Amino acid sequence: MPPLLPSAHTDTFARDRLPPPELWPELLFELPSLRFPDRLNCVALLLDARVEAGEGARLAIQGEGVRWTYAELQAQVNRIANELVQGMGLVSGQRVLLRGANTPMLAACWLAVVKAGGIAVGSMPLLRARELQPIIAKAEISHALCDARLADELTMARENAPTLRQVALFHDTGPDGLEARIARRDTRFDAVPTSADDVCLMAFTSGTTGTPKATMHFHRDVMAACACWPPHVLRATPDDVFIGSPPLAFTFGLGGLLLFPMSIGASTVLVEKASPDTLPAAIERYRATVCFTAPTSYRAIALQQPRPHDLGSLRKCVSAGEALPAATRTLWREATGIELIDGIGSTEMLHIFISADEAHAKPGATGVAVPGYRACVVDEAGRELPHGQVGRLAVKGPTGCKYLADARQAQYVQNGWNLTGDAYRVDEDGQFVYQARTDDMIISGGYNIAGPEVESALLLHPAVAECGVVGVADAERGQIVKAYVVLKPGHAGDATMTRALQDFVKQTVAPYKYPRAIEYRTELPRTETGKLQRFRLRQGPTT
Ligand code: 3UK
Repeated sequence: MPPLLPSAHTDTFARDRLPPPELWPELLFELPSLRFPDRLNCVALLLDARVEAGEGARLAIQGEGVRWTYAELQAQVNRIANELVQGMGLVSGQRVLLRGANTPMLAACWLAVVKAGGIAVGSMPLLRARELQPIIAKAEISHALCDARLADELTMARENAPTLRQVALFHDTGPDGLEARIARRDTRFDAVPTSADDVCLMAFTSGTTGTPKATMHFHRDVMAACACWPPHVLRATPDDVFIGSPPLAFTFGLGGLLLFPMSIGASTVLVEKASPDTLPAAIERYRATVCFTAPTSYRAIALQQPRPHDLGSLRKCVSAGEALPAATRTLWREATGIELIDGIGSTEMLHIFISADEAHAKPGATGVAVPGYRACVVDEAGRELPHGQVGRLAVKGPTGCKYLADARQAQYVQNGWNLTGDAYRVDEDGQFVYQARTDDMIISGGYNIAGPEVESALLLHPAVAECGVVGVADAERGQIVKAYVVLKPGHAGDATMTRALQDFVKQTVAPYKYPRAIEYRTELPRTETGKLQRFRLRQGPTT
C-alpha cells in the first residue's frame, strides 16, 4: 500500500475504515496520464476546468425537459453544493445518499456532493426501505438527496436510521423542495480541495448473497478510470452524445453516462426509463452516438421486428455487466452495422479493465487488459496458469478493491491482485475468454462445464429468445446441466423442441455439455443491472 496523503476530510469515517495495508491491492501508475497531484477534487477537473477552458457553452447533459451546457450545469451544481453546506450543514467526508432514476438533477446532485467534499453513495432506484436501511447503517449516511417520486421508501427507512438527519427532495415543486431551496443560493462554489486519496464515492455491490459490501473509491480513482479505458478503447470524441440504461448508482452507469462524457467535454443523455422498449426511441430522439447497456438489452433490441426506431445515429456501443454471447454480437452487427465493444468491469475495480475495441473484437472473448491494467489467470494458490487453462481471473491497475470495513477484503484481494470471482482462460491470441462465475461452474459426471458457454450455444438457435443455464443436483452425476429457455413467439416448448435444442447444442459444443433438462419460461429473473439471477433459477419453480 502506498503511503496515504493527509486527508482533507473533516469527518474521517471513510479514511478510518480503509482495509489494513496488507490487504490492499497493488496499485499501478505507470502510464504518464496516471500521475496525479496530491490535492485533487475530481469535480473540479471534470466540470470547473472545462468551463475555465472556455468551453462552458458546450452541451453537457440532456434529459426530459432539460438541456444544460457545462456552464449551466456548473451553476446548478454550485447551488446544490451551497445548499448542502450552508443549508444542510454538510461537512467534508460525510456520506450522502443519492436516490433517483437517471435524470440530469440526480447527476447534478452527485457532482455537488463530491465537489463539496462529501462522499456520494448511490442507491438503486427500486430499493425498498428494508434494503435502504442496511446501506444507511453501514455507510453511516447523514444526508440524503432523493427524487420526490421515490420518497416513500426513504421516509419508511428513516424510522430505523438514526444517522440520517437531513433529507432534501428534488423534482419537488413544494416550498421546501430542493429546487426552491437552491433558487436562493449562490451560483459560485469553490471545490473543496480534497486529497487525491480521499474517498469520494461508495458503491454497494450488486452481490446476491450476504450483507451488502460497500466499495470505496478515491477522487484519484475516478480520474484514473477516465484516463484508462475511455481514451484507449472507447475513443469517443467531444461531439459524441452518450446514452444508455445502467443506473448512475451502478459504477458502469456512473462512468459510462456521466464521468466519461464529462472527461472529454462530450454530452450525455439521462433517461429515466431505458428498457429495450424505450431506449431505441430515446436514441432516435436525441440522435445518440455512444450507447452503454447490457448484452440482453442489445439482444432484445436487435430482435425487435420491424425495427420501430432509427438507430442510425449510433457510432459506438458498449456491452458490460455480463458475458456477451457471440450470437448477440452477430445480431447487433446485422441490425446496426456496429461491432460491439465488450468490457468486463466490476464495482470493486470501479470500471472496465479487460476489453476490446471494434477492430480487435473476437466473438466469445472479452478482450485484453486495458492499458494501465494487468490481468492473468491463476490457480487456487495464486500461481499464473499457462494459456489455455481455466482458472481465476486476477487483475491490478490504478484502481482496486477497497471494501468499507469488511472481512471479505481478504477474498477479493490476495497477494496484491484483485480476484473478481470469475473463471477465465487466455486463448492462443492472448484474449481473455470468460467461462463463468467461479461458484457457478457446473460439475457434471466429472466434467467442468461453464453455463454461459451452453447459453451461447442455445442462443444461436433461431427459436431461442433468452436462456439461462445452471447446474442442478443429480443423484448419479452430482449435477446435471439444466437450461431455462424463453422461446421466440410462434414456438412451442414441447418434447420435440427439447430434443431439437439438445441436438443443436451437441452439434455446436462438446456433446457432454448439452442440457439434460430443459424448462420453458416466459421470462428469466434478472437484477436491475441486467444480470441473470442464476441462484433463483437453481432454487427452482418459485422464481
Ligand atoms: C461480471 C462480466 C463477462 C463479472 C461493471 C462494467 O458489472 C459490473 O460490476 P458488478 O460489480 O459485477 C462484476 C461482475 O460482473 N461481468 C461484468 N462485465 C462482464 N462478465 N463479461 C463482461 N463483459 O462476473 C464481474 O466480476 O455488478 C461492469 C463497468 C463497471 C461495473 N461495475
